[in-house]
Amino acid sequence: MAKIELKIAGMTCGGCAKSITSALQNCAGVEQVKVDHVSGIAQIVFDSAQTNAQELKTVVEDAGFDVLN
Ligand SMILES: [Cu+2]
Repeated sequence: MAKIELKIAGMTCGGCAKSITSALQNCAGVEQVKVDHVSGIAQIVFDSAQTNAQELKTVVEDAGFDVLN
């Protein structure tokens, strides 16, 4: 299992964190998601055989947010 921490820009409330969380949870291979809108940090545990960091960043960007790392 791999772990990544994404720095996300554009989250203003818990609703933003929630929509990012569900977008990531719908992604195959994602095991665990924790998103904090105050720090802008998303912690994701995923199966590297099924997905990768680039794909997860794209999911966040498709949800309408910017990934800074
Ligand atoms: Cu919001």
